[in-house]
Amino acid sequence: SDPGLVARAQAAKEALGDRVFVLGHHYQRDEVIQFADVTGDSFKLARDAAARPEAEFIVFCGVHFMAESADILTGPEQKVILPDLAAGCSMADMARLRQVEDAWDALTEAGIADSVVPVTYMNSSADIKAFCGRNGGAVCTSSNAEVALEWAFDQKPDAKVLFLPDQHLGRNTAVLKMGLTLDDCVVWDPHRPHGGLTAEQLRDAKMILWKGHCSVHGRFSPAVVDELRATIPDVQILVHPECQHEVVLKADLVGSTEFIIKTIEAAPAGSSWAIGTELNLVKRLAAAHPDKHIAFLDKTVCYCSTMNRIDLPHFVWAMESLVAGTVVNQIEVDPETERWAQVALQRMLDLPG
Ligand code: CIZ
Ligand code: SF4
Repeated sequence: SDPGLVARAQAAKEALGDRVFVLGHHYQRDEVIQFADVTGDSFKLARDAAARPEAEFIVFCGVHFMAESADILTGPEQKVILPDLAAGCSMADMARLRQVEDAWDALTEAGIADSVVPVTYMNSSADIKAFCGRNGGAVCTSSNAEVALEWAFDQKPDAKVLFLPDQHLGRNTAVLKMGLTLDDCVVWDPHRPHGGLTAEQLRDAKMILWKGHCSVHGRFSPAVVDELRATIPDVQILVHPECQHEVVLKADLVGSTEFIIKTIEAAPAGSSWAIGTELNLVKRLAAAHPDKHIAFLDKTVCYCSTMNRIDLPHFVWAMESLVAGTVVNQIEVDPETERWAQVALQRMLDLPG
C-alpha cells in the first residue's frame, strides 16, 4: 500500500492516542487491518467495543450492521465511525423492516404469529434486531445459533422460528444441529406475494427461513469440494455455516470465523485444508501458517466487495478528520430502535454457554 498513506495513518493514530479505538473485522484488507487495535468477528468486535468506555471514538473497519451493533452496545458519549458509508452488507439488505412486517402480518392472518419466535442473525440491520426484541425474539451469531434456536423453541408450546435473514445458517443449524428435517423448513421469499407460501405450509413448518444469503459464502459449490478432494490428498474441508447446505454436508468441519481461525492455529504442521470463507482471511491464514497447506475453496476471486470498500484512503480520511476535530461518517441508531435491539441482543448475551 501507498507508503505516504501508511505514514499518515500512523501519525493520525498517534495523535489521537487513547481517544480512538480501531476495530478490524477478519475480512478487512491487510492495508487496513494493520492499524486495528483488535481484530475479530462481528460478535467479538461488538463486545470489544463495549469494553472500551474510555475511547471517545470507535473507528469500525467492517460493515454497516457491525457499526450499528457497536453503537448500540457502547455508551451515549462514544461515537462510532464507519470509514466508508457504502460499506453495507448485501445479506443484511435482503431483510428490510417493511418486508418483515408484511411477513408478520401474513403469519397473523394464518393464525400462527402467537407461536412464532423471530430470531435474527447478527448480520442484520438494527431495525430488524429491534423487531425481534419487540416480538419476543433474539439475536444470534454463527457461534451460538444452536443455543439460540433451542432457547427459541422453548419459549412457547409448539413454537416455530422465523429465522432472518440468512436461510443457509438457519437451515444448516436446524437440520444438522437440532435434528429437524428439510421438510420442517420453508423459505419465505419477500419478493413473492405471501412469501410464496400457503397458510397451510406456514402452519406445518417448524422453521420459516427468510430468503437471504451471503453473496460471498453462498458461492461455494459442492462440485468444487469434490474436485479438491480428488486433487489434494487428505484435504480437510473447513467451511462457514453461511455456505449452502449441500456444501456444508460435504465438509469435514463447519463453524464461525473464530472457529475457523482456531482450527487452523491448532492444526498439525503438514496438514492440508481447503477453506470456504472470505478471501482476505484465507490469505492471511495461509501467510501466517506456512507449515500447513491452505487452499481457498473456490476458483474465482471471492472477496466481500463491501468489506473491501474500507481501504487505506478512507481510513486515513476518517482518522485525519478526527484529528482535525471533525467527526465524519458517524453511525447512530435512533433511541427507540436502540432500546429494542438491545433487548434482542441481551437475550443472546444471556443464553447459556
Ligand atoms: O459473513 C460475515 O460477514 C461474518 C461471518 C460476519 C461475522 O463476523 O459474524
Ligand atoms: Fe455480508 Fe457476506 Fe460480506 Fe459478511 S461476507 S459482510 S455476510 S456480504
